[in-house]
Amino acid sequence: MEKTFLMVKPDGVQRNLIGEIVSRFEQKGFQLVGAKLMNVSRELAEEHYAEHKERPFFGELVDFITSGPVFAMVWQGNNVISTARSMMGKTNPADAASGTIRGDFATSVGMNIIHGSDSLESAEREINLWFGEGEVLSYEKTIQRWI
Ligand code: DAT
Ligand code: MG
Repeated sequence: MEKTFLMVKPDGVQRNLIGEIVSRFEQKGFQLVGAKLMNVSRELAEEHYAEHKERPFFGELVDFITSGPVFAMVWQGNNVISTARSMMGKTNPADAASGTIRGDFATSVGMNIIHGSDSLESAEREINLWFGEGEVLSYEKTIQRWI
């Protein structure tokens, strides 16, 4: 079953949006298989955002992600990677449609509430980077056959 890495960023945690965000993915029919509230080291933040190392905003991005606890999650389900990206909305909240997480709760690209893996390769890489063995569970939900 497809899995993705999602993270409520420090702004989302501060703004009490963990429950709202978890609820949206639960209601969609995805299954939560891993989660933890954690502080992020600079090393982990730099590794996570390695693809943006040369971008002018890289330093600010790492400062922001390490500025307070994040809520890191692994979600599972049919097409969860691309569907979660749609539910998040465009990177810049100014372009994100209403009804999406960024469209509903954010106004600036610097603080856009949520991260989500953008491909199968990045999902695998990010799940392995953020979660250790035994932290991603496999369990049955009887409702699953109705989704
Ligand atoms: P996404 O988070 O939608 O995958 P991304 O991978 O292009 O977007 O960028 C990672 C994060 O970097 C993004 O969530 C917010 C920040 N960011 C992207 N472009 C930016 C910009 N032009 N100025 C400031 N921050 C930016
Ligand atoms: Mg990205």
